[in-house]
Amino acid sequence: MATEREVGVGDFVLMDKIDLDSFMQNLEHRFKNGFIYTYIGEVCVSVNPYRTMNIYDKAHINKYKDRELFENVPHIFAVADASHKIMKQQGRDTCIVISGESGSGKTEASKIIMKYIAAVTNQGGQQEIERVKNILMQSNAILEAFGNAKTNRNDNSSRFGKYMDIHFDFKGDPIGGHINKYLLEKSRVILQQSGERNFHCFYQLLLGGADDLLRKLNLNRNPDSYFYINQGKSAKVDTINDKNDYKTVLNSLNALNFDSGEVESIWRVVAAIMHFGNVEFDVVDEEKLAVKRGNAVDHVATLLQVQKSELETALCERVIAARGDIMRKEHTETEASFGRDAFSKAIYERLFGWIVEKINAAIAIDANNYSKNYKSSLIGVLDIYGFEIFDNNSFEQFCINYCNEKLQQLFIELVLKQEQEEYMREGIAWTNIEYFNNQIICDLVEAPHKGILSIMDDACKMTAEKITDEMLLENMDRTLKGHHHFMSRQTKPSEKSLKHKVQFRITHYAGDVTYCIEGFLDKNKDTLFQDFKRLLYSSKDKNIRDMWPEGAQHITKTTKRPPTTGILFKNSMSALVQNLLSKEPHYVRCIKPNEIKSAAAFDEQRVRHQVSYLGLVENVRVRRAGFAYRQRYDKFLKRYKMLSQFTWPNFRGGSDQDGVKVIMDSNNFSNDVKYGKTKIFIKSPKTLFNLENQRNELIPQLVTLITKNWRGYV
Ligand code: AD9
Ligand code: MG
Repeated sequence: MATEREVGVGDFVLMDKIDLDSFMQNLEHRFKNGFIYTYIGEVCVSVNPYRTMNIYDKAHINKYKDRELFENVPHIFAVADASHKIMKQQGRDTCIVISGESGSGKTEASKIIMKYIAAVTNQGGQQEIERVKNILMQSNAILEAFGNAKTNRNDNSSRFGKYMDIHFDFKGDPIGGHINKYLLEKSRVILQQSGERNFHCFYQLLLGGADDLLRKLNLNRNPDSYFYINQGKSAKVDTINDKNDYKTVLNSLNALNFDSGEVESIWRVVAAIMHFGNVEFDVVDEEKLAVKRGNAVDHVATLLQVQKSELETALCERVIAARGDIMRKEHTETEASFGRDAFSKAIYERLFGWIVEKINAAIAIDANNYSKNYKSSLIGVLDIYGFEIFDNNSFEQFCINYCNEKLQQLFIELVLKQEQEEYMREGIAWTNIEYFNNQIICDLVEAPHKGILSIMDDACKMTAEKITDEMLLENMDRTLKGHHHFMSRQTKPSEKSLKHKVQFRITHYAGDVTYCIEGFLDKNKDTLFQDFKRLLYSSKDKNIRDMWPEGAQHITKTTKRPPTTGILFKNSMSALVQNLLSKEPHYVRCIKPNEIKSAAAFDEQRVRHQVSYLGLVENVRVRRAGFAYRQRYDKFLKRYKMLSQFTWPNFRGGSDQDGVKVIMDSNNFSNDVKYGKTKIFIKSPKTLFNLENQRNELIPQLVTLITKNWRGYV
């Protein structure tokens, strides 16, 4: 197992041979010896260890603090440190983009980064900064309780995208933060695939809530009693302790200043949703629809603090305002069930949004301590839902996978752009490297008029004629015919592997995903009857009322159709990318070693696939582009000055570049280097090893020498 001595090559750029096989050998060799991190230059490749590693303690934090990447064994701490250092020393905004497929370790990585930043800051022990750090750390438990769930790919899968800005003062201490959330997978509130669960908070409440509270909420502790949370038939998960997690969440809510009324409102909404799932409908006399007798609807009304009769009316009929007239229209049973589900999803989504805003209020920069014009620098940490393929893939997977395409595109853009810019800046010739550019897939999804999102948007705007999901697929077929990354059985009836007429397939950068079009239109439109909004605005609970401000609108006031979910998501992705582009990026590329959550298994084929689609080998090639290593003259000189008498013990004059040149010439390395404007570029890794070896041999002698001199001096 892991020893003090590093195994394999710590930076892929320094490998002798650069191809997929060598890459895989090095990655596997290191993983099996406990080295889960390896660099590609400044990019950190991380393989999920699926076990607790003893590499995140105080001693390790100290080891990486204020050090350069190459000085220690590769570690995500070094990336966090580099990001923090640049932000602090140069006052530049930086970001850490964590990507990889579902279950590859992104959320864990983001927590490790936060932990590191918290550990190395506030050396002065200021109270306000300690408070901010505490909130930043504690917010995770809450966000995960309400935004994560067990899926078939990950027991703690993020079902929302999270981008967190941490603001720092000029000393590099955190003074505030802000969380942006992206599209919560709210369909999970009403529906789970076999083997999956609803969001963690439901089970946490049932198993961890005090007897008193559960009595008040009219809940029993058995998750099987509630249709909305029992469909996956896997309420109990070995790796999850809901009871303990409930306590943690409660502590975190307290730490973030949620008052007892707010905490109660949260659990009341969560409980109301569970009861809502058990509400059914009956067709009574003359086909009039009514809520089936039972207690569920009573509980919902009590918990949401609305009138039961009004709740029942909102469930069974809707009010239509046309040219100033108000009419009532009864729902069919299907419409009523649809309305109940849409309502439950919406309540949950609003709750989640409300919680995030409360967290944001708690971590906002304190106006009493910092003026409005205070210029803080920031580090943004992005942890989104990873690329995923399930047995059934719907609109949510489509959005999640599109989001991953965007991030892959950003990676290609930035890594290549940065590299290219560096060579240009330094006046070094640049060789182009071939790689797969996924822009074509981004276009397939987001292009104006011709992209899938646009076709879906057009379909949702057509209200006159009733358009179905199948008709939407036909439209997609017509517009996208012949696209290399799109296929459906309608365009290619011979395509046997697509089972139904309702499926289509996208060849994503990370693999083929077959989506089922059923439900796309509804999810994209995301209709919620106005009646529900007004109902919740009438709640006696102020917190619930606050979640539904638009319920204040008068019935007759016609509202503009809100933008579709797909278009909103596209816009939020575009804003995210612009935001990241404005910062100095650092990358963590996460890899999932196997499908069975095992600490021992390294599934060569699965990893090879990920390495390929992430473009990691191309990344190494681009990074190297003939140069294995580059460094600023001042830093290089500092590290290797002892290799020449010209530069050690006393530097005999000239610029840093002159000093570096003397070292390289006197070691006969002049043919292996190029001198840029501020940096030295070295072609062969062997040159660097040679320098390192010489340095390692010399250091003990130098230490002895220095100690002797020191003794003599004393
Ligand atoms: V998803 O896209 O949100 O579905 P992530 O976020 O990429 O996914 P996550 O961080 O949740 O994956 O990791 C999955 C599981 O792997 C965790 O619950 C841990 O059990 C395990 N894991 C991941 N990284 C580490 C680590 N550095 N040390 C120990 C880890 N265990
Ligand atoms: Mg995650």
